[in-house]
Amino acid sequence: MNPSIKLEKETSDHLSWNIILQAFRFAVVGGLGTIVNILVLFLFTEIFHIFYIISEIIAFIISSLHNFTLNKIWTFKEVFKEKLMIKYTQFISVSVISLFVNLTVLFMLVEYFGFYYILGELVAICVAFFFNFIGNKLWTFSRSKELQYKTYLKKGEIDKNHLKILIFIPTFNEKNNIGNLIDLINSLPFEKDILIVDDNSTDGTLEIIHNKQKKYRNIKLIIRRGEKGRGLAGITALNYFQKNDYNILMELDADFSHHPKYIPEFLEQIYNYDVIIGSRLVKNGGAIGRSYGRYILTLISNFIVRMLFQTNIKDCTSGFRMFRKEIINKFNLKNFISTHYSITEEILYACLLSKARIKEIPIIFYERASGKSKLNFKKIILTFLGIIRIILRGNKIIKANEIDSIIK
Ligand SMILES: Nc1nc2c(ncn2[C@@H]2O[C@H](COP(=O)(O)OP(=O)(O)OP(=O)(O)O)[C@@H](O)[C@H]2O)c(=O)[nH]1
Ligand SMILES: [Mg+2]
Repeated sequence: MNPSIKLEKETSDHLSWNIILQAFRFAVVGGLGTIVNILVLFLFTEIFHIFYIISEIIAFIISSLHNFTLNKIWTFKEVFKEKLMIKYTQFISVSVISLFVNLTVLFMLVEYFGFYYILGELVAICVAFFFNFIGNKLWTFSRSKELQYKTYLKKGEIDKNHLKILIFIPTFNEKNNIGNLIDLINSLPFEKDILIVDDNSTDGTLEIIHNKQKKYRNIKLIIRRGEKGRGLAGITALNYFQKNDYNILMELDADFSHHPKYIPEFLEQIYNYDVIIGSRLVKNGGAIGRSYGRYILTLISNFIVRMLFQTNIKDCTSGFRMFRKEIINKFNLKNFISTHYSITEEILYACLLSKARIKEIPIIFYERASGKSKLNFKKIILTFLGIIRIILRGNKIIKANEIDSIIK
């Protein structure tokens, strides 16, 4: 089986799990709502001596408002473009129709199938619950595409009316991965542009990207024809990000080692931090399919970088990251020196010098889905030498005016 098909299936598993979780929350909210209803009914009838039918109307309004609010902020975590009153009316309409479904099913089971009425009601509640949940999920709490990504970014200094995400992917000979990766990223429910920086691949990668550009309008392609290098491609992307109107940058490899299913989790965190690192080395993180050799290399290089950079960050060599524009704008890209893989550490060092608020979130790193690694012994040595040079050059990689403000 094509590994990327397997990975797409995992994304859909992730989605089904999400729906089960939502249904569970919806049921919890419904249960709490019933308790609220009974308490309010009791309070108004027994304490305020209001006629019980009037009390029940008040209790129904309060408990439905309770259910609506909790379902909005907890079950579906939704933000609306429409007025709240319209959404609340939709919610009530679905509830009333569900009640009708409940009564109909109960009536049919008891009258036509001879069910004992309590058993009939249990079945009817399940049917009505299903109807209620699906109706609210697909109608009341359905997402308008424009708003989908803003859900993840409702707090913080980022201007949510002006949110533009750039997803950067370096490629060199990734023909079996890049097409599936683009499709998968574009299936994520938020707006984004994809920037591919390719070093003039010779295996047909470029043709695949050109075809995808015909299908999607959000794919930017820069083909580098000079000196090749993962680092140079990274600096090209940082330059592009600084010069264009984006405020969030995500970087990930083309080979499915960094699975796009995690991107929404990065987005959830970025409004509290400046940099989010997808980490293999924190609790619940890890790697699947890697050789012991590569895993030990990851551990050793992280140990060295952590000591040299004097940081507690666990996965300093992860290239699966998200950044805010404010941080990238502090970088003096002209002084970046990494032509190859040390770009990952150079960017991290620039973030540390910029006093960025950095958060690691757990990810599972998958062995590349298809194609050959571009890392070799020579590049490993160059990366270590690059890291030493980066330390020796110090804060040259930060703009002079930013250094003043950081020291202050
Ligand atoms: N533009 C460009 N991209 C590169 C270059 N070298 C590697 N890449 C890309 O950088 C990403 C990481 O490279 P990989 O070869 O996967 O390196 P790795 O992840 O350390 O090693 P493996 O996962 O074992 O293959 C992939 O998306 C590559 O296509 C390069 O010289 N230029
Ligand atoms: Mg890789």
